Amino acid sequence: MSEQAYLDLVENILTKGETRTDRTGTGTKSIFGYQMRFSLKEGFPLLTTKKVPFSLIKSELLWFLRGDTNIRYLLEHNNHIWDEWAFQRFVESEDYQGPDMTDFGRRAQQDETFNCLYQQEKEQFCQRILADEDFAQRYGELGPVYGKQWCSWEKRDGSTLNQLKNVIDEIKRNPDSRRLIVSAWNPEDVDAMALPPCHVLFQFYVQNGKLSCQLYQRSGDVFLGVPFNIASYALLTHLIAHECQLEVGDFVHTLGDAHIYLNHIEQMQEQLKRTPYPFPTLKLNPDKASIFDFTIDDIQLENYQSHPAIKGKVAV
Ligand code: DHF
Ligand code: TMP
Repeated sequence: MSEQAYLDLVENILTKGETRTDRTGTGTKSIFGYQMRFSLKEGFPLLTTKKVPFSLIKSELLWFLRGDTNIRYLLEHNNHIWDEWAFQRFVESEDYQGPDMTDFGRRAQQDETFNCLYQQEKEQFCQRILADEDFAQRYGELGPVYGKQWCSWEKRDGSTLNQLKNVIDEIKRNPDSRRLIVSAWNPEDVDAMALPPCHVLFQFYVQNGKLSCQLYQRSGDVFLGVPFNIASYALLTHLIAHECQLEVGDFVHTLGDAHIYLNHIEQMQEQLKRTPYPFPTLKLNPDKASIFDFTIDDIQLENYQSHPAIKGKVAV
């Protein structure tokens, strides 16, 4: 059962990882350089040792494919995984008039009274993004993040190119190619992003009619982010295979700094005690051809059986 690849990573960090300080002030246990492989034919790799909300993974990936970088679409789909990073830009702006939110990520973890105040402010912020289009345009933006780099990378001459569309065309035309690459890491744009890309670059490989994908992730939050990242790239690989009339091969996940935040250690130990169920199966609407035409309901999971969710705070 290939969920073991993830559980082995967790075990590895807990036993061999070194404690490090980090940008968020939370502290992690971390290792550098690790690779997992998931055979997509053997089931869809959505973890079963805790419940992972697939609806959020779908709406985030469709958001990338729209070339969208504004959280408004996510909020419209009840997806709050990017709220903190838009909120951060708002509270640092001149337009913000509310209570002092300096360093809110760290303070919310240490001070429950402040946490309540912060949750209220963030909730109001989300309501305003949904209700007020001008406000959304200004403060829902995360900058030139994944959607922009994947679908409208800006060229020297001011025009844009769709890396993802080009790579799909190339997979169809020239499946032997060793240049089937999409990069989200645009050094010129990194400073303008709310968070520099964590999933930085991916490559496709076609052999015996099967499409494989390898991701290089520079930084992986193994408890919260990585389960999403595995499922998201597995879904992307399925969608592209579907459009190119290929079967699915492997998803290879290569990590740079693979870490467990110190406030997730108990959760991870709890998760390690659980026995995985078989992976679920993915069903795509056969009537849709282009990956850019897929909607939420065209993507369905069957037979997802999991242990209960495990809560943990995200480090901002
Ligand atoms: N920062 C950090 N520190 N870790 C991350 O994983 C991360 N991920 C980002 C942006 N910044 C990040 C985008 N992806 C969650 C999952 C993925 C994600 C952001 C957040 C998360 O909180 N997942 C919860 C469920 C959230 C919900 O139900 O709304 C989980 O338990 O999986
Ligand atoms: P960093 O920019 O300092 O590396 O912080 C980013 C944090 O977010 C880090 O813990 C990794 C995590 N992360 C993921 O694991 N997956 C993701 O998709 C994203 C966006 C972030």
